[in-house]
Parts: sequence; C-alpha cells; structure tokens
Amino acid sequence: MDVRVAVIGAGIMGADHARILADEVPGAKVQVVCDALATRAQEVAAACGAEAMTDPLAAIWREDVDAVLVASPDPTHAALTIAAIGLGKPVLCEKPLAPGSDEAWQVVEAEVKLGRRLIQTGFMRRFDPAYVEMKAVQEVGTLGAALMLHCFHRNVSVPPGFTGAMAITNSAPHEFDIARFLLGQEFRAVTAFQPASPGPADRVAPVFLVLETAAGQLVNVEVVNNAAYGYDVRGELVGERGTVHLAVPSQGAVNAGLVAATPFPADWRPRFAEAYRRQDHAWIRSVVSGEPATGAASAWDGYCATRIAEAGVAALAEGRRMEITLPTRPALYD
Ligand code: ISE
Repeated sequence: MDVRVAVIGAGIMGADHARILADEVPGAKVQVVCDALATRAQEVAAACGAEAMTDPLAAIWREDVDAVLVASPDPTHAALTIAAIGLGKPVLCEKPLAPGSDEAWQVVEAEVKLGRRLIQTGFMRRFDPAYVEMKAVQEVGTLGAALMLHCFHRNVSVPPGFTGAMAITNSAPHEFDIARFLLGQEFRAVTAFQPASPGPADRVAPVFLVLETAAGQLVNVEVVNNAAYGYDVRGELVGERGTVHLAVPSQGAVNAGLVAATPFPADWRPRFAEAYRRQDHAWIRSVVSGEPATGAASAWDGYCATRIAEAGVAALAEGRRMEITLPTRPALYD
C-alpha cells in the first residue's frame, strides 16, 4: 500500500516535493496539499491528484494521512513537526527545523520523549551524488586525514533587505550540515566577516565564515547571495595527501560565438534535483521500513545547524570569534 503523504505548504519547495513524490517516488501518494492560500493549495493539489486544504493541523490529523512533509513557512516547522510525531506520523521537515535553537531543541526533546526516530530534516545535499562521492573518497582513506573544507554558496539574487544574518540562517546552514556530514565532526567555533561592498545599501554583501571543528579542521564558507551569474555551489575537501572537489553537474555545454560555455541553473532546484529525488525516495522507504534513512539528517542534525547559525550571526554582529556549545547528543541519535 502507498504511503499517503500530507504536504504542508505549497510554496516553492512544497510544490516541488509534491511533484517529486507524485511523479518520481514509487510507493508515495500525495493525499493532501495544504496551504494558507487556498488557490495555491488547489493548484498544487490538482497537479498531483490530491485534495486541497488550508488548515495544517487538520491535514496532519487526517486518518488517511500516514506521513507529513513540512514545507510551510520556517516559523511553523517546529510546531507542525511536533504535532505530527505526537500522532506517531513520520515527518520530513524542510530546513530549518526551526529558526531558533531553543525551538529546535523542543523538537529534539519531543522525539527523544517519544523514544523513536520519526523526524528527517531536509538537508538534501546528503543525497547529492557529488557530495556522496566526496564522502566516499574521504572515507576510503586515499586523501589521508581531512584538514580543510572550502565551501562556496552563490545565489543569483535575493530581495532587497536580505541581510548578512539571513545569509547565515538561510543559506549557510546547508554548508554547516554538509561539513558535519563529510567530516563527522562537530564545530567548536565560528568567525564571520563581510568584505567592504560598494553596492547599494540594501544589497547584501557576501558573507565569509571560518569555522573550526572539534578536531581542529578549518572550514570556510563563502555565501554570495547576489552572485548574478547563476546558482553555483562548490566544495573542495583538502586532505593530507590530496583533495577532492565537487564536479559541478551541467545540463549541457553551449558552443557559440567563439566561446564554450557551461550554463548555470537559476536556483537550487535544478542543481539539486537528483538530491531531492533521492532524499524523498529514501524518506518514503524509511516510513515503510520504520528505520531512519541511512545518511539522512536527523532532528539532532537540524538542531545543530540552527545552533551553528545562531553563533555565526552573533559572530558577525559582534565582530569576534564565537564558541559553539552543544548539549550532549541524546542517545537516540547514536
Ligand atoms: C534556500 O532557502 C535554500 O534552501 C537553498 O538550498 C539555498 O541554496 C539558498 O541559498 C537558500 O536561500
């Protein structure tokens, strides 16, 4: 029998997940699409043969819903996730698990109290073939011990009013999570910088973070939210005896006007299409098996990313190195 999913939130990511589940994930059925905007819910629901609703709790409570995909506005993630696991329903929660670490911790506590893993956090890069390959190369030992990780995160543009703090809470958490995933280490400190930028005052300048892991490795994260030329994510892991970098997937090379050019996507959906597909597929399989998906981000991972982002925001605001302190990881996540 299919896993009947309620997709909560029919914005950019909710619509994308609904389409992926309906069209590309065997064993999944989008039962209901819920959005505060009825017309939006109807549009996305119609495209995947689901019912449209506007009340998220009513959608979660439905007896014909087995699992919940939370892709509503960020401040609603924690409460909806807690509501779903309270009914014993597995959740795939888009990042962030919560905008603040106190609230993210409440989610962790709710799951720990329940005593079983029902939450997957939507850090899809863990399923991206290029990152998976990078991790495999690192683990096989060819490069020796990992020393540094360089991460570049470039968006085409963000709206005026987007701030450096938002770059750290909205974009950089993907880098925090993938670095923890690749290195298998927690971070102990973060420092944040912004270069002098001549652009208009309402256009966010790049953010440059330097993070230190508990094992003393260095990770630099460059976030350029107004890169203009394309959505571009790069990474290189530097080991004692060699390096491995992400091959940037391209949809085709264009030869014209005496130039060979590689097109960039306009946003993260094409770049990480395969990662989203594999992530959602792994989630549905985990709902069926009752076991957490291998390699997927847990609620603890979601909490850590939010906690690191908070320290990063403080480091930027205060212009100094901030220590990152984490509570003891609950045994549920061992
Ligand atoms: C956006 O919210 C995402 O999650 C994307 O994956 C990320 O690349 C982008 O910078 C964020 O704004």
